[in-house]
Amino acid sequence: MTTSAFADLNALRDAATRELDAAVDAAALEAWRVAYLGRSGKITGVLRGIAAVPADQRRVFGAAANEIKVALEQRFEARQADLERGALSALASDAIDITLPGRPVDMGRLHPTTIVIREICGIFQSMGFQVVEGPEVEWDKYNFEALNIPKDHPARDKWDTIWVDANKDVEGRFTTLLRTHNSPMQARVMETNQPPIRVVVPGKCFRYEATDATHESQFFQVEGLVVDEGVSFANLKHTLYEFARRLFGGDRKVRFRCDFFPFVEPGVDMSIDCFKCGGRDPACRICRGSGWIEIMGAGMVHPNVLRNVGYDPARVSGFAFGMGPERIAMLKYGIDDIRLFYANDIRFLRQF
Ligand code: YSA
Repeated sequence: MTTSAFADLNALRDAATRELDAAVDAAALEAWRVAYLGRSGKITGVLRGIAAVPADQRRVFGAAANEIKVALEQRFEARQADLERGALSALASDAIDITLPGRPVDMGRLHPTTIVIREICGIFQSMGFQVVEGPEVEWDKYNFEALNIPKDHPARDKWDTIWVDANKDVEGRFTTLLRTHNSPMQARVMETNQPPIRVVVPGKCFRYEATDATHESQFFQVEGLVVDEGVSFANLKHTLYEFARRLFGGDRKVRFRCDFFPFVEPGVDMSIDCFKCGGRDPACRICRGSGWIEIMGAGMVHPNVLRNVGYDPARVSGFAFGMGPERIAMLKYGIDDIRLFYANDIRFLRQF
């Protein structure tokens, strides 16, 4: 027995040592302890079996087995301490230093068009207007017909239209389009509401046209509509004058000139005096030396438009207007090319 019993004991010690050194975490270490030193562990088993060793060798074998047990216990404790130290230093290297200064968050900004639209709507809201929005994909019926622009009417040429080929009428003509202006919301609002009406409509519109420094194929408009009994051209002038004064400053002069839009009678365009050069600089980039800057189209709502939505033009009247916020932003901030609004150049956008 003896030679092979001693050999087995040494093999057990070597296996236990190898496995202990390979244990890399607390769970593996505990599994090792149970397997070798636990109550049913292999070393404990050897010690329990000493009684079966021949009496003359029992003392030597017992001493050897006990020595191995003590050596393994010490090695176990050292390994445990090593692993704990390793875990602590890993924790320390992952720790967050709360005394370090934070990384600055890059703040988002409002787009200049949004800033101006909010300013325009805010001014009208303070005068009792409601803000409403409508669809960008529109029916021909609202974009043109309800606005006194029948099919094949030459006035349609004023609005270069992007048609949507989803729907056609019986004659094969497209009936849906990307709205070319925000005026279709006049008809939609009147169709579903009774006077008094006082609304402004911000939103995007689209035209099939070549872009240049002052023209985009997609741009915003803010439309306005007032309908009630006894609304007159004097109300239009006062409201728009007050708007221009609040947006551009108290000493602005305003000019109205005749213009034609099929959905108003009479129709006007409204200009403000040039706040850049006051008309004194023939090379002025803003007014081109004319002294006036056109900011919107407007007029008294045409009786046909009122009839089309079931209103009685003998009882109610109204005025409407439509302006381009990008063009107004260009004036306010001295921007000389409308294409900058859609170029997504962060150097441009950071300035607002
Ligand atoms: C007129 C009378 C009313 O009673 C009501 C509304 C109107 C406005 C009309 N619906 C209209 O669209 N007129 S408009 O063609 O002259 O455009 C109005 C404004 O939109 C312009 O003054 C301009 O500021 C802007 N705009 C027009 N085409 C543009 C543009 N902005 C950028 N790019 C374009 N291509």
